[in-house]
Parts: sequence; C-alpha cells; structure tokens
Amino acid sequence: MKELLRQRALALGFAACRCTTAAPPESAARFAHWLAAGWHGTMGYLPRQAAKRANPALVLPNARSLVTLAAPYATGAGNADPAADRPAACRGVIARYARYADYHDVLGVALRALTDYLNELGGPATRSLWYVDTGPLLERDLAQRAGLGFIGKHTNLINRRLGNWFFLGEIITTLALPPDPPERNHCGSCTRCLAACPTQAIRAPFELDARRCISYLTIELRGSIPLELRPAIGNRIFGCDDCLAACPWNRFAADARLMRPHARPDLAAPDLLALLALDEAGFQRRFAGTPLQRTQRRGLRRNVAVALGNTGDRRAVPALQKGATDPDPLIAEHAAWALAQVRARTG
Ligand code: B12
Ligand code: SF4
Repeated sequence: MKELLRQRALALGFAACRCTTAAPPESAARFAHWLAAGWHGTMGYLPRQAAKRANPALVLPNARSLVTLAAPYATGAGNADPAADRPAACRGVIARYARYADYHDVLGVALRALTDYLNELGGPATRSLWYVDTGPLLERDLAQRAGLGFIGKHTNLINRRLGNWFFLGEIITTLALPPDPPERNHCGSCTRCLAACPTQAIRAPFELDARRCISYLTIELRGSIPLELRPAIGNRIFGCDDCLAACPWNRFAADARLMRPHARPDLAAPDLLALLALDEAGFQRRFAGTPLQRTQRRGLRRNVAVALGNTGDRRAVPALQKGATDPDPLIAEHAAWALAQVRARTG
C-alpha cells in the first residue's frame, strides 16, 4: 500500500514521499522552550496550538501514521550568491517561495487527491487529514523522523537529493503504514547560513529568534517594524532567502515540477514605486491568489516604504513624501522614516 501511495505522490508532482508514526515529535520539548523564551513574537497561533503540535494524536484521534511530502520551488537560481538576488535600485525582492500562485492552494489540490486515494486504499474505516503549513504539526521534525531530510542549522529541512528549496505537506491517517528510517544531520562544521543572515536571527545552530527574522518582520508582524532592524531588511519586501541560498546542499536543488505551471515571474523584481502607489483594487489585481495576500496591501506598503528607504534612491522622494501624509499612521511613520534615510544618504 505504501509503495502505491508513493507512486501516486510522485505522479502528482511531489518529489519525495516518506512515512513515520504519529508518535510525538522528538523536538516537542525544544518547541516548548522556544515558546517560553518568547521567540515566536506575535505569532499567537503557535502557543495556542502548542499541545497539538507536541502530539499528533490530538490532531486526529487514533492517528497511527504520518505521510510527509516534499514539493520543490527552486526558481532555477540554484545556489546563487544571495547578493545576486538583489536587483537594481527601486526594485524589490520577493522570496522565491512566493513567486508562484499560493502554495497552500496548489499543494492543497494534490494533497486532497492523494488523501482520497489513501482513504480508498485503506477502506471505509480510514480517517485522514492533509495539511500544508497551516496545520498544528511540527512539520520539519516529523519529516526528519520520516527520513525526508534533516533539519539544517538554519532550521529548515534539507534533503541531500533536493537541497532546501521545497515545501512540506503531510497526511495524518488512522492507517498503520510501515515507517521509513529517520535521516540524520549532515551539516557537519558548515555555518554558512548563520553567517549569511542579515539580522543575526539564527542565534545559534538550530535556534531561530523569529522576532529578528526578515521573513517574520515582513510577513507575520502586523505593526511597526523595529527601527534597529529596518536597515538590514534591504530591499526585501516579502520574506527572505539568504540562509537558504547559502546552503551548499542546493547544488542538488530539484525541479519545481508541481509548482512550475503556477510560476509568477512578474513577482521576481517588482517596481517599488508602483507598489507604494497601489490602491486596494490594484493590489487585488496584482496579488490575488498569491502568498502576498497574507500581508494585505497595508503590510506590503509598509515593507515597500522600508525598502525604498534602504535603496537611498532620490527618485523615491515624491512618493515617500506622499506616503508620509498617508491616513494610516503605520504607512505614514514608515514612509517618514524612509524619507529621512534617503535624505541622509543623498544630502
Ligand atoms: C512559524 C513558521 C515560520 C516562522 C518561524 C520560523 C521557524 N524556524 O520556526 C517564520 C515567519 C520566521 C518563518 C520563516 C520561514 N519559513 Co516558515 N514556517 C513556520 C511554521 C508555520 C511553524 C514552524 C514552527 O513550528 N516553529 C517552531 C520553532 C520552535 O521551530 P525551530 O526554531 O525551527 O526549532 C525546531 C527545530 O529546529 C528543532 N531543533 C531545535 N534545536 C535543535 C537542535 C538539533 C540538534 C536538532 C536536530 C533540531 C533542533 O526543534 C525545534 C522544535 O520543532 C512552519 C509550518 C509548520 N507547521 O511546521 C513553516 C515552515 C517551517 N516555513 C517554511 C518556509 C519555506 C519558510 C521561509 C523559507 C520563507 C521565506 N523564504 O521567507 C522562512 C525561513 C526562515 C528560517 N530560517 O526558518 C517551510 C520550510 C520548508 C522546509 N524545507 O523546511 C515550512 C515547513 C512551511 C511548509 N509547509 O513548507 N516560518
Ligand atoms: S530568512 Fe533571512 S532573516 Fe530569516 S533567518 Fe534566514 S537569513 Fe536570517
């Protein structure tokens, strides 16, 4: 049954499919410690669902197995120098994973089909739930135990054959599937990801202070971005890839088979001035169905203001002056900060 499931997963476009038991993840205690330290910042859903994350049996009663799947999203840049990802002034950078239609939707279609297939194989008593990202599971820990890859020092899962540019999805099920052997860590003495991080968010190997991570600051944080972290954000307006791009295992980065038909190359280097000027209808036209919906127009314009401040380009002055009088105090404050940055640089 497991082999049939694996073949169907590959046919649907996943690059790897492994199984583990539904026993609590080994890092549950580390997760509790991380929460206690407050490193999750304002992501209140993490402590709210902490008990479930520490015990998959609370997610699905009588759960016995977990199927874990990898869907690559490499954009073809392989292991390029992170600096090469930074285009010219007045252009922003969107993290690679977000240069596609929303992966929750794309993977959701494939995961639903695979879950239906698994339930068919298992018979009428089988219960299964699928998740991608939003489920109350410690996805990377479970995937490591299933042998799908190992948690790197940047805290993301690395597969020796696929590199680290891939999403994770899971099916949790009442079926008993034979578990695959776990993977062990292969980082060795490499610390390139720690050195690459612009904000020193990776405090120690495997320990990420999310409150400093540019991905958190530009996507999850709703309010004001701490002043001391703004310069390090550079022209990243949604997410960050620097620690992932630094990983040497990406020389094996795999083809984004499942995601490729949903690529949005227009999101690679967007014009910051055009983004700052977007009204709500314009935002929806450009970003409906993409991961950028998460920040909404307000969060994106806040990020764009910071990026324009960091480019130091005089051409941004009129737009930032207008932004500084925006009726939304969040936008006005970030635009005023950016204006001061540009003026300080250009005199
Ligand atoms: C919250 C969250 C975030 C937060 C916090 C990140 C984090 N590292 O936890 C923020 C917003 C910062 C974030 C950013 C990103 N995220 Co995110 N995120 C999540 C989410 C929803 C939960 C993660 C979680 O539970 N964190 C809890 C903390 C405690 O985890 P942790 O710090 O990594 O510590 C764990 C392990 O490292 C381990 N551990 C700790 N110490 C040690 C020591 C040793 C020796 C070992 C072996 C293990 C170990 O135990 C801890 C407990 O689980 C998951 C989806 C999910 N449900 O799992 C996606 C997820 C992790 N994110 C994902 C992605 C793609 C990203 C970004 C790359 C997006 C981007 N380009 O901007 C960045 C990467 C930043 C980074 N370096 O991690 C993918 C990762 C895929 C993969 N290959 O691993 C996931 C799995 C979503 C998905 N389904 O694809 N994310
Ligand atoms: S995503 Fe960027 S800011 Fe976050 S840990 Fe990695 S390099 Fe640092």
